[in-house]
Amino acid sequence: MNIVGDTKEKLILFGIQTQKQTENQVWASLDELEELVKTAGGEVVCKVFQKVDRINAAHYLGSGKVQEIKDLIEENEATGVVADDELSPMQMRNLEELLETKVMDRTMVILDIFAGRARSKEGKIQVEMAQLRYNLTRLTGKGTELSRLAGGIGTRGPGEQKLETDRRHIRERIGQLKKELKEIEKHRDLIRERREKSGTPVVAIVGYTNAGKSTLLNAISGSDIYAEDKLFATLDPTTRKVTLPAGSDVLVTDTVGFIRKLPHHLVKAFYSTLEEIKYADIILHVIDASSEDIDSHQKIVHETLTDLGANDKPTIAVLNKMDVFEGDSVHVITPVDSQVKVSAKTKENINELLEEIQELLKHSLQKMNLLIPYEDGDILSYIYENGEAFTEEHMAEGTYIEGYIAKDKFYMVKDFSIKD
Ligand SMILES: Nc1nc2c(ncn2[C@@H]2O[C@H](COP(=O)(O)OP(=O)(O)OP(=O)(O)O)[C@@H](O)[C@H]2O)c(=O)[nH]1
Ligand SMILES: [Mg+2]
Repeated sequence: MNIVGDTKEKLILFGIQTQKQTENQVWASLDELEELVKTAGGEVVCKVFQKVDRINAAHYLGSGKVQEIKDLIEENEATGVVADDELSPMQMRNLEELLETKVMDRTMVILDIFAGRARSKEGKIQVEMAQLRYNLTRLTGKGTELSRLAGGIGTRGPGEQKLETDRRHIRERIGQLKKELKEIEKHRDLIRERREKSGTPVVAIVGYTNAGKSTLLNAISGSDIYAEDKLFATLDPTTRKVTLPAGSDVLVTDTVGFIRKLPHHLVKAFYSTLEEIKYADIILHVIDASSEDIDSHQKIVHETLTDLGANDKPTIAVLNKMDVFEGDSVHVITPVDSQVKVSAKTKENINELLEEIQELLKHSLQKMNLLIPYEDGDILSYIYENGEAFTEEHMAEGTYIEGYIAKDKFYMVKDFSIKD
């Protein structure tokens, strides 16, 4: 990881409170930044924020606060500072000059964690692309941004000509990575197509980071996926087959967690992974019911789903960590079709959740093109009872049926599918 070297960095975190935010919201965000910094391997020595009317375009903070932070750096022997928002290249440069220390922002920390976590080829490419895009916008002038890229801090920035070559290199690398991603996406499309034909419904688990998504997938599939009390434990989507109580199968996919102020470079880079959510039949929105910050978590997940164009999918709110929940009731503040209280850890109520998935799937339809031999008359009756046939022709080999059937019933007739 590049933000923290061999010795643990001692960092000061700072944020701002605009008129739209309450003090509690600012603290929640700073506490989360602390978690992120710890996950990246750093140590937090103190956290401060400033109340402002609007963000200072040149320094992010007002000059009084900058001086206060400078004193804090000396007092605590801090090795750097981290802003709780993405800083503009100018803000970063100016702050570095004024504070005479390493200045980082929330985006850099998240990118750093992602870089250390990506396992699959696709994940690695996506992270590198996000980092390059972030760095590209920071290659704007003299100053220290470029030396940050090169790794050594304190050396002066290069001249314009060198900058131009560096920019070109980055663009070329982005172009190359895009091509590689396209290939992987093609493969993914193929798999998706095959999956759609097979009619196996897809369930996507989404939620705020650390809500318990991976633990839930383990609980319902009996598998052993990496879950940890750390932010962004999961980067690469994992899919498992799960059999519902009535006997039909679904594919359940675990996804990367969402977080407030998720850098748009990352959303963009991870779009192909997150796209899986768009093709899901049902969304399980896992909510950590024991979190104090439950409302804003739900809101952020809903906003991110809206950005992805997946906010109108059939959704079940999975209120998780009920084993440690101490309140009276949990408020679900985003639109959902139903809600189930569970504990992924103790597996309490997991069966109810599976029943609920089954229930929702009844409303999602699968197209069928079938040829049913005359001796399988019972299958035909099954279709009349459970589906809708809009074309029915009697051929030499059997009855040809075209129509729709509920996804959770399709498995009964799937063996009679023919190509359209
Ligand atoms: N007490 C309790 N802890 C839980 C429960 N479910 C998950 N956890 C814990 O919460 C932490 C995060 O769980 P994960 O399953 O890794 O969460 P995630 O949503 O996949 O997190 P990311 O992949 O980092 O976004 C772990 O320490 C789990 O053991 C639960 O029902 N009860
Ligand atoms: Mg996870």
